[in-house]
Amino acid sequence: GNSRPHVAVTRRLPDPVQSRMAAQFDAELNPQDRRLDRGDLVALMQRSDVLVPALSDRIDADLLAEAGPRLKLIANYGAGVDHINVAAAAERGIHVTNTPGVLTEDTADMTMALIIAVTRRLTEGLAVMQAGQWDGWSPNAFLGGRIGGRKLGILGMGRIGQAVARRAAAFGMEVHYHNRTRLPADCEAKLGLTWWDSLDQMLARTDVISVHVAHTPATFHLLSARRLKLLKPSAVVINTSRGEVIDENALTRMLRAGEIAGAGLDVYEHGHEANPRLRNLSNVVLLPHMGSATVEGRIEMGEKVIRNIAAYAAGETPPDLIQPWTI
Ligand code: 8YV
Repeated sequence: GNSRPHVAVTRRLPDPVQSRMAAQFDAELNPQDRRLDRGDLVALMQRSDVLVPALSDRIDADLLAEAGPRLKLIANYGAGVDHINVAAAAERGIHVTNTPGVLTEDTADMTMALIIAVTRRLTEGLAVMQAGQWDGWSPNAFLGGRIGGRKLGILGMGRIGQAVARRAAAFGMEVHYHNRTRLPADCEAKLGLTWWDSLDQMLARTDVISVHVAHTPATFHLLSARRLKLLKPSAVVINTSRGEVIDENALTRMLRAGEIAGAGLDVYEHGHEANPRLRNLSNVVLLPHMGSATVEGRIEMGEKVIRNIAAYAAGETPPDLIQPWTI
């Protein structure tokens, strides 16, 4: 333990979080939110006991090899740690923590927003109003599909998947799921969940498929071109998890060909760049990774980071320690 560790934060965090960090640790903040390049990151890692990175910092094995012996903890500001090579960090005795739990409800809310936006043609209506092109009510205009009664297939039933299931059940959707492990029977019964051992079979039978698995080597392109072809042509694909889980080129092709009815995406296979051929499709709603973007959530994420660092500094096991073998 080191009671006042040098803590380097790569991005500008909410003011209350930054003040608490400055009060509790020997904190090196980034108040201007200037994007750090690789060289900056290495230098920071070399002079710090703790690094607080975010999704926008790629911490691979090469970077860790250059970090030097001082760095002991990477306290990620975010739940997903796919931008960090956790195994390579473990080999160097560097712990990695994340911020699970505090972005669950916000991400689930955004998932519902995308389901509704796509099935009820929200952005098409918005575009007409913004262009001043509405020519009055018509019984045939902007007809979407009814959410109630539709079959939702949740891929990945962790915290966020379960929060989506609760919301979808309240909207009258029939909720199906595929997960490595089955939920306890009472959990399934409470939400009327249908479990599918076979992802392929679930894909063929659901109307909306929503992705809630982490991006790991095992989930890369889990929704491959072959699996996307199993979907009904009327199906809608929602992703608020990680873009790499879906073969984005295949999805784009199928959306353009009308082989998939629509998509609502908050994340992209190539980081902050959506496939340009996804733009300007009336059946596709694209968001700039806003799933967890609430004022409250960002503060709670910071509080989790602080708790993890404080535990490490006190010589205790941080509450949100990632075990490399679970990835
Ligand atoms: C975060 C996310 O904003 O937490 C996650 O896994 O994807 C985001 O919603 C981001 O990770 C911050 O680093």
